[in-house]
Amino acid sequence: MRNIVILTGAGISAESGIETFRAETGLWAQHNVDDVATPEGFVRDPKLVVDFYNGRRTQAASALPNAAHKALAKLEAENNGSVLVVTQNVDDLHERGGSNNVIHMHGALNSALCAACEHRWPAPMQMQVADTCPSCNAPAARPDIVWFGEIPYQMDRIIDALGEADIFVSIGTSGNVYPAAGFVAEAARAGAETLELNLESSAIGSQFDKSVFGPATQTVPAWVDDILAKK
Ligand code: BJW
Ligand code: ZN
Repeated sequence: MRNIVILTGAGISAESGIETFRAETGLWAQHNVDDVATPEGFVRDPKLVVDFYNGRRTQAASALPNAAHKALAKLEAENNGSVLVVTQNVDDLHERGGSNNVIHMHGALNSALCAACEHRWPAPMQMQVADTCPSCNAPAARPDIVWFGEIPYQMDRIIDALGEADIFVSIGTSGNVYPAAGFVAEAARAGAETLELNLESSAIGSQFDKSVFGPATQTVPAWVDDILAKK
């Protein structure tokens, strides 16, 4: 039995055509992060934020899971032990690629959240600032996204899984955003082997036992085949 926890970031969806954040031409080069990814930005200009996520939702809906997403689903189906994907991504490509055990720690584009009562419902493709909550009727709909300064989702479950992990793998994340960037240290403390799969070393690359550099559609299927062969 071996328990595997996988942290994914924008790099795993890059080859599906979804932009990353910190690339030279990425999302943060096109949009001011304080305007579109903070609660204060949402209070200042809710339409700007809702439109930003409407655009992202439309882009994600037309993207397809790639070989890396599919390989992680195969790992979940065939590993002798648990496989948990903790994704920082707000797209649903892991689920559409076949993974079932997925935590969206930074929220999900296909979900809307009521800021008044915390009810959640499926987001329409184009949310409107004036949308009302289907449960309490308050005009308080917001994208169900974890912005800077907000607490990521399901942290208790993630910390428990890291404490039980035999293998921790980080795929396509730059290691700039906490608490996700602290997971490698947490897993190592619990005795897990740690591996980074990325195009290049991340900000926390030196903390991993091993690193493999290359596009996720190549490195992830190769790693999955390798680990399943060691069953
Ligand atoms: C490929 C590839 C290919 C490309 N193949 N690889 C000072 C110190 C420490 C912490 C803080 C601090 N000041 C503030 C904080 C906290 C703050 C934080 O970390 N700030 C930093 C910027 C310093 N964090 C928070 O506020 C978080 N909340 C929090 O800490 O609450 C307190 C708390 C926590 C826990 C318990 C109790 C209390 C919330 C963070 C919310 C992040 N939100 C965003 C936007 C919303 C979601 C969205 O719109 O999609 O989430 S920011 C953005 O960054 C997004 C991403 O999920 C996140 C991570 O980005 P990611 O995925 O790493 O993408 P990139 O673009 O950075 O990197 C892509 C990588 O892929 C690169 O490495 C490429 O090389 C690689 N790649 N193509 C393989 N083909
Ligand atoms: Zn409500």
